[in-house]
Amino acid sequence: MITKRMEKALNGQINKEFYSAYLYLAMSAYCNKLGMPGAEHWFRMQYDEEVIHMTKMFDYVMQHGGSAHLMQIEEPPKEFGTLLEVFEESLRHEQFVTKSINELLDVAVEEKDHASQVFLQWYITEQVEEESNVIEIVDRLKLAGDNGGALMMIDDKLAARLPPAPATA
Ligand code: OFO
Repeated sequence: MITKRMEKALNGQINKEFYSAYLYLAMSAYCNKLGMPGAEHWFRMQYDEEVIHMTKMFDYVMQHGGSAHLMQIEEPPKEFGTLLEVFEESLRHEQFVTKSINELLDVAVEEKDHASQVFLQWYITEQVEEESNVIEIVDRLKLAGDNGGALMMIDDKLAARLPPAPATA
């Protein structure tokens, strides 16, 4: 059974994961406008991944005797600048989420909630991967600069992103 404080903190994170999904769907739509179908697809896959993050936490709260509270989701921006700026914004967002997951683990430790500590390890590992994936893309986009051919090659590579594997409980 999770404590009320843990329940509140997890519900806050569920909302952030929902916002992440919303943000990446907005970025996908923006990349469509930019004429970058690979990036559009990449962010669509990232949206799917965030839905998995959200659902996994939503299920956990209820499986452990808590109540899932769905709160209002903030509206994401509509404009993100260049393709490099879209991915830089994505990296900033992931760094924000990493900080939030770390704070959540701090709450689990303070509450002596061992089950939540184990559960949150999955998110800690996931965030390392999320950040490193985006850093790699940002680095490539910086190297490409405004070279149209190089940007098209990066976009083709982004188009090859596979759908996320479903999360296991
Ligand atoms: Fe849920 O990891 Fe990205 O935000």
